[in-house]
Amino acid sequence: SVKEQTYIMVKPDGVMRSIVGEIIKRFETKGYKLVALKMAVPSREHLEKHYEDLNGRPFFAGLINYMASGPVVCMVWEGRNVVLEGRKMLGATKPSESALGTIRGDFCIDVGRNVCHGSDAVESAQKEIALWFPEGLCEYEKPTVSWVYE
Ligand code: YYY
Ligand code: MG
Repeated sequence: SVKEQTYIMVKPDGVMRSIVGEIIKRFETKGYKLVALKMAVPSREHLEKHYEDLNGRPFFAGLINYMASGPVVCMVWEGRNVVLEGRKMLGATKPSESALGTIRGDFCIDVGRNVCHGSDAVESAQKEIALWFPEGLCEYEKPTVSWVYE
């Protein structure tokens, strides 16, 4: 469905290192539709909920500290297969395994500073969108839709 949605977030290192525009640009120029965007300084409780599946992993405390260390940029992007394609655009979790040409492959080195988040499945995307955008999304028609989809 062209209405599939994913939650993409620029992490604090991405904000500090001025990669926000670059990340937005890649999703925007690919053809996806931006349906929500905001900046936030999330609480530790909020981040622990976001990463609840990773609670108990050895890197969990460091991950929460890192994610709580500054502002993040929260986005919802919409389009056909955007969850899977968005993950491809981000690249592998470990930047040393991320292909060049991906965001992580091009802009970072360390797994604990991998600049961006993207939902890993349609179901987790729905959960993450509800967690980060309880106020709802911005629905509108894009006149270029027939130039992106056949
Ligand atoms: O979805 P993704 O971000 O690619 O990876 P996850 O396995 O969900 O882990 C979330 C987050 O945790 C990852 O982006 C960096 C951090 N992390 C880590 O610091 N060290 C690891 N060995 C694995 C993950
Ligand atoms: Mg994940």
